[in-house]
Amino acid sequence: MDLKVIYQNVVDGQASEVEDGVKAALAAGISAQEILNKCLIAAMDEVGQRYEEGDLFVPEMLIAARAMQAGLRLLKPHLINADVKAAGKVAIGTVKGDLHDIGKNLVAMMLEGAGFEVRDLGVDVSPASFVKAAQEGAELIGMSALLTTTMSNMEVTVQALKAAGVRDSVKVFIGGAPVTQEYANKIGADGFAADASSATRTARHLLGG
Ligand code: B1M
Repeated sequence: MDLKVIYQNVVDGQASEVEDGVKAALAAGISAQEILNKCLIAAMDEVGQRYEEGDLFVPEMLIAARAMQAGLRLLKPHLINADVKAAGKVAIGTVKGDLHDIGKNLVAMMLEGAGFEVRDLGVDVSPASFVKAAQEGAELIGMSALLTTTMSNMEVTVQALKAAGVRDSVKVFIGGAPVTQEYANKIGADGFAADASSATRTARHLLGG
């Protein structure tokens, strides 16, 4: 089973070939985590790099993202452990102005796998929608941003939670390619995670688990 074929099909945006490859890899006993890291995530890194170099453009990036999501859908049941008990209520979304959702979806999936009850608020989520989720019982607010221009909406959301009087009733954690621990400290978030698996550790830690 050649994992490079799946990788290349993600780069080329061939969604049904990606599905066939992922199915075959799972049937051959390769772990979902390995397929995710070596094929799907690695391929999107190449796409991002080639976009930066002017070798690929937005439509190709979008088609590659769709191919990756097709593979992710098949991996999801293998990444989720149905037997774990509820670890807390999380509301997660990509901040206002930002439409990138692959990383956020992956974090949501891993949190579900770790037993959290996850409410996915989607993309382009306004500060008011995060506030509403906190008022409706979320214990943890997760924000994702992939653009340096939208990161500042994380800070705006933290301020909105304060203004609505719910900041102290939730923990806030953030992530996404341009986001750092320093930035989390600066805006007064409670936690930061660099990737989906450390996001579950951060979430557990923040809820005292
Ligand atoms: Co966009 N894009 N994009 N894009 N895109 C980037 C982010 C970019 C770095 C590409 C580049 O220039 N190299 C660049 C941002 C530059 C910057 O701000 N510094 C960029 C740009 C410029 C843009 C547009 C402005 C392009 C344009 O229109 N001119 C535009 C913006 C649209 C908008 O949002 N308003 C745009 C559009 C798009 C598409 C729609 C075509 C598509 C998104 C499709 C989708 O998401 N459904 C897209 C894609 C696919 C990318 C790249 C290639 C891949 C992103 C991705 O999915 N990575 C990206 C380049 C790159 O990152 N390599 C790029 C895979 C994913 C698993 O990783 O999202 O980093 P990531 O998530 C990780 C961690 O960051 C972390 O865990 C995840 C799993 O390990 N994480 C969290 C994420 N969220 C977290 C939350 C947490 C904790 C951890 O706690 C809550």
